[in-house]
Amino acid sequence: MSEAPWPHAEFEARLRDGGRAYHIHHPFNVMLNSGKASREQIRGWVANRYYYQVNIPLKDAAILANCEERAVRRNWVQRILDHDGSGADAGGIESWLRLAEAVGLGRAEVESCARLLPGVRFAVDAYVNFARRAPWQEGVCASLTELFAPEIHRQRLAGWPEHYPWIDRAGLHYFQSRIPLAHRDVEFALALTLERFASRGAQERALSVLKFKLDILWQMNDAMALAYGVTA
Ligand code: AHQ
Repeated sequence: MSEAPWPHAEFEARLRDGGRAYHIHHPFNVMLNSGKASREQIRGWVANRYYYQVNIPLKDAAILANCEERAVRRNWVQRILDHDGSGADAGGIESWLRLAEAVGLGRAEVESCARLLPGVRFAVDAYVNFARRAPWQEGVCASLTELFAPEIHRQRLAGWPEHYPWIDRAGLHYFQSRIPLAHRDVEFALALTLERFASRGAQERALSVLKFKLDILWQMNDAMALAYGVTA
């Protein structure tokens, strides 16, 4: 006899409990947000995170391609525009390149991915390939690491100007822009996850998918810590 599904409140609490493994707690990120990072560690982080940023639209396009529900696509397509830009909005990838310039990197160097670490590449590629292969609902669920994203962006905005006065504050625009977008993204993705992962087995699968994505973010930090060191 299969176990009864968790009530939505308990299912959501278990998803939110995943925050304990969020990369805000990784030693490399703690170093970045506590002001202990060197210019080279910050440049390495920005250059490698660029590969994650430019792959988010590919990931989201893969989810769209797998999704047969127009109402879901109408919502999800906005995520591509958020990063690639549309009309007068240059988009998040452009903001990330402005962050790169603000930390002393060249646009062309970052776009070339010359600094891309193998562990970052493989973690990001695993995320995109997961979205291509998995049911679209699992791709939606995997985005729920953004439950925890507003806090990491708020930490950067609160600390970097004081910790790293050499970074032009205009370069931090991306972090500011993501806070309302993360809240908007999560509102849709959480409601859909709670609704569509209905059986207990499906709910357990959702927790496993979220852990997979948490591991992707953690692994990116592992690779950067190994390459650039972690200053405690
Ligand atoms: O800038 C980030 C972003 O656009 C996204 C999209 C979302 C997804 O679809 O998986 N996740 C995500 C994240 C972004 N920034 C990360 C950070 O630490 O700056 C956090 C990351 C996430 O929490 O998944």
